[in-house]
Amino acid sequence: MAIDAASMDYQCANPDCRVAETHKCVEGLELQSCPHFGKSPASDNVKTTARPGISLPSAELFKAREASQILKANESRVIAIIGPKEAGKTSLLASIYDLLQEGPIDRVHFWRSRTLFAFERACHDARAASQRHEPTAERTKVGQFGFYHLGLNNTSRPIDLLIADRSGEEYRRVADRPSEAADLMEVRRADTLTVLLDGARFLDPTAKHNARSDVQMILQGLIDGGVVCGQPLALVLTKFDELKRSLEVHQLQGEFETFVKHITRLFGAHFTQILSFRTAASPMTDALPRGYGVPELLRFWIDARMCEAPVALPDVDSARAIDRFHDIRPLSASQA
Ligand SMILES: Nc1nc2c(ncn2[C@@H]2O[C@H](COP(=O)(O)OP(=O)(O)OP(=O)(O)O)[C@@H](O)[C@H]2O)c(=O)[nH]1
Ligand SMILES: [Mg+2]
Repeated sequence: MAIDAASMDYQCANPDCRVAETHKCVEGLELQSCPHFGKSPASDNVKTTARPGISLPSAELFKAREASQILKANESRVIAIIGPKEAGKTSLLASIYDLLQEGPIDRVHFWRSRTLFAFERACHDARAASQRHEPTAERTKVGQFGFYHLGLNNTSRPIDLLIADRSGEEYRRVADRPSEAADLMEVRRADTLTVLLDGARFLDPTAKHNARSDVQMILQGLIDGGVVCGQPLALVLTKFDELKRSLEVHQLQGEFETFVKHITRLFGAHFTQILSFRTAASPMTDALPRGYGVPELLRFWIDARMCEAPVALPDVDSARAIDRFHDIRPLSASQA
């Protein structure tokens, strides 16, 4: 059943839900499937986390209900980092926590985290892997899904980030079976989507072809599965240190930007914005510093917002850098 947004009464009996503000179910359900949606906060006796006794936080990854507590309390952003296995998802989020230990990133200060153990473990693995030639970072296991919590002070304004981590196999599966996208609650709930393209696979022609096709098919699966709802999209070329060592670095960068344009032409109408980034979250060489490109991505996560309508993106075919930043341009009624 299609939802008529204009006539919808965005309220929910679950006091943790911000549907009035975000138009999304805090539990990641379709609005019409949520038993509490449409009811006034006082009308339903929703069980939240109230339990007898004192419970101490585990500081491990958040599940959906713990994440919803954070969403209710403060200004917050839900971030989905998506990509095939070993694209660098966990290393990327670990590098942000790590960089913040050394000081503010672009005037953003560390404030708090309620998933400290989880962050420390991810950082330990990423630090151990960095500057080594043998990959040693721990793979995220299938089914090991959760949110990392990162409280930030963004130019004196507190903001909570909930950064989802999931195994690459589960995202890749959606490419073949879009119906399974319904299980990816973090994608539906996300304020921004970040899709990773493995830079190390760019060095070999066959691997490069497969890396690009993995990303395109995952995006297609997410769209066909109905979990993309107009979020801004970041396309990230990871492990940029590997490309930096190549004599063909400029050509490879150009190929990445061509791929971004290709994705924009194919799927632009499903996102409010598509931007490209290059990162070296956990470099294996000293070609680039640890966390290269990560501050720009953090700024995107904090500032990029969804707008009311999806946008049509220009069919750009220009080498000028400015044209690669596809600005918001709402669909006209005839296009919608
Ligand atoms: N050269 C280089 N290697 C990196 C970088 N970031 C991550 N890696 C390596 O890439 C491998 C995969 O990184 P992960 O962060 O575990 O990738 P993932 O996407 O979380 O993988 P799954 O959990 O299996 O889905 C590890 O061996 C990392 O050490 C980087 O910036 N440069
Ligand atoms: Mg991982």
